[in-house]
Amino acid sequence: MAQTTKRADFEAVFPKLAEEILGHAKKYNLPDNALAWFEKSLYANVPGGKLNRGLSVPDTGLALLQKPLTDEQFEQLSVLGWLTELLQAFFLVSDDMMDGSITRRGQPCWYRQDGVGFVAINDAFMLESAIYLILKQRFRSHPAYIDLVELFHETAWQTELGQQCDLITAPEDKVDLDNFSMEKYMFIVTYKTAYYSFYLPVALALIYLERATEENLKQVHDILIPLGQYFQIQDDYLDNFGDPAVIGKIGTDIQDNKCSWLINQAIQRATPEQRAVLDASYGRKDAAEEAKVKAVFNEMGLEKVYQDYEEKVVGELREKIAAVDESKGLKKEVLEAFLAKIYKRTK
Ligand code: GPP
Ligand code: MG
Ligand code: MG
Ligand code: MG
Repeated sequence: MAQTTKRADFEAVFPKLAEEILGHAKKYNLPDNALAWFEKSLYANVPGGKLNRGLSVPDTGLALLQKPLTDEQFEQLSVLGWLTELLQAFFLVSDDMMDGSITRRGQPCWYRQDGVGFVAINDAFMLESAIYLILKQRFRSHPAYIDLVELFHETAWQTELGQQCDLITAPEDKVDLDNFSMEKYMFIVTYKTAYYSFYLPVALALIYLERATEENLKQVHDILIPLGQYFQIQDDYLDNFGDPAVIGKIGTDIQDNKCSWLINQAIQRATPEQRAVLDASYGRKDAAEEAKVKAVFNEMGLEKVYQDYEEKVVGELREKIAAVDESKGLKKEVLEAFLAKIYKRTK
């Protein structure tokens, strides 16, 4: 990409936005201790990640216009970027409770921080509500205001569909590996991750700049959804093979009985003996059982299976991007930059 957004410039927008969000709470005479709690939740859960999703919004804007953004365009695209990070914060606070996770971004998950507990459920709701407060405040008079609102609503809905399927395919009290399949897996990852992580930021930039058409939205959809599937497959791979000190979270997929990419690959390759170990040890809340599953994954060489998959899928994605018709408004470089950001990622 000719030009990309400076992380520090993007980060500088957040405190202003947080002030605006807190201003909405103040209007309702929220007591001081409640206001301080909300502020703490905002700062603990929204900034501090990789910011890939948020930065994608101004980056897409830059690539679409092929010239520097005006101050107003930069500000508004960055605000939309932060709204994608607010949506992500809402999901992560909730997801960590549902998955019983321990750490996130190198810190204890929000619900595990001192005195938080189940209050985190309401904190998550407030992070989501903040999206619509800011959309109204900042974009009420934008010609495509309703498209922006509807896109956030639809994206949340899609993510919830994926999350529901993720959760009910992973019952805590009944492990049955026959319930897993690659078809179910692809549904889960498409909805729980690909839409909000990849399609949303690009669609927001197209809509804000009034460049969105049915045709170019479909064009980016058809590349960004497979890219998002690949991203979640990486997440599943890193859950087991990544370094917790680098990814900032401790893997839970085996103990959580998740229909993950690795277990689906393992099922396809297992000898009867290996299958017996997986049946007996997968999805058990016990580190010793988890270790037995990890040993089978290693025995099968799943790390190499993943690396081969990665090369293959990245080759296919590059071909798809090369075939993009740029006359519809979207430059190949935006898509290539997204792919380059995640290829062989370790966090
Ligand atoms: C990633 O799954 C998906 C989400 C974080 C979406 C959650 C959706 C909700 C509606 C709450 P994951 O559990 O593999 O992510 P991680 O590995 O980061 O915990
Ligand atoms: Mg999780
Ligand atoms: Mg999850
Ligand atoms: Mg995961």
